[in-house]
Amino acid sequence: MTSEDIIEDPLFKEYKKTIGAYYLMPQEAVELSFGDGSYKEGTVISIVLPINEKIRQSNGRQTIWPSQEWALLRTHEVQYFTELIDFLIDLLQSKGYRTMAPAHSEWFKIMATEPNGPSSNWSERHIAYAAGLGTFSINDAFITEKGIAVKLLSVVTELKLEPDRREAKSHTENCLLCSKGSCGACIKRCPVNAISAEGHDKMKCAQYTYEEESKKLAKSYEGESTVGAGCGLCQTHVPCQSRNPMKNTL
Ligand code: B12
Ligand code: SF4
Ligand code: SF4
Repeated sequence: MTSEDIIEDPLFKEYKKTIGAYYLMPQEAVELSFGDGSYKEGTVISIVLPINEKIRQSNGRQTIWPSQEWALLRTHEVQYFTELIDFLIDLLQSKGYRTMAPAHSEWFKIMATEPNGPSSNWSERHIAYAAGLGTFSINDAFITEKGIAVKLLSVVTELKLEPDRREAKSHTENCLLCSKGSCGACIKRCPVNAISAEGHDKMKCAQYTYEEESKKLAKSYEGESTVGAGCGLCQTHVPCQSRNPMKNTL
């Protein structure tokens, strides 16, 4: 599932205010990679990759640590993402449109911000939101029409495309708790109480998903210990796992 959004969209400027001055607008991302004045016009393409059903189901059966399948996705995703991104970049460049992937650039950074915890200078979820592909949720994660158990990528290209329309009335519309005050299934699923009706504690979550115990688990699953095993219990065995729960369709 892909969508596009024009670079001139005022929401990108708003992100600089709501996230912080370190957060990059698409023009800035292009110029960091290709030099001052290199940006002329273009589009940001946001891509939603639903996680395979078998991986979703296996993690849905877990109550404390992620399943082997979920953890191995974490181990191999960098390679999968890089191959897909390279394919897209080559395709668009072969047609004459300069293209780059901000989150895969050498200048991409994740900063430790106070008091909110880790924050990056390019956010795939904010790009997907700008492109009208879904909304955030009580646990921070992004709920698309294909659910919350998804991975997100994006590229910035000189190709000018008609943007998709954003229809959400709020940035958390697809979450049952945020919109209707019901559900809260992800709160109960989180093994370290990192989610509450007030939101998501990124520090607690980061500690659990990527630190020492998680690294050991990844190793025991024959995965890559340095990247950890992840967790995603809040994204599986929940009403929003594979669909937008605010819609009746399955
Ligand atoms: C740093 C990071 C983390 C950190 C911090 C998470 C966080 N909330 O930022 C930690 C280590 C905790 C983490 C954990 C996980 N992560 Co992570 N992570 C990232 C990374 C690298 C950067 C995210 C970031 O800093 N964004 C910038 C900050 C500012 O965004 P934010 O804090 O979420 O934004 C909030 C505010 O801006 C707020 N907001 C307030 N006002 C307004 C107004 C408007 C209009 C809008 C739009 C928003 C808004 O909305 C947001 C939610 O509260 C991204 C990859 C990327 N480059 O984007 C992956 C990413 C977000 N992670 C992902 C995944 C899958 C996970 C895990 C499931 C781990 C795993 N693999 O098992 C868990 C899930 C935790 C959770 N419930 O979200 C996916 C997201 C999937 C999804 N459906 O959302 C991403 C996009 C990776 C990918 N390429 O697919 N992650
Ligand atoms: S499980 Fe329920 S409360 Fe949690 S994000 Fe999904 S819809 Fe919202
Ligand atoms: S990824 Fe795991 S630790 Fe983080 S909020 Fe979700 S359930 Fe909790």
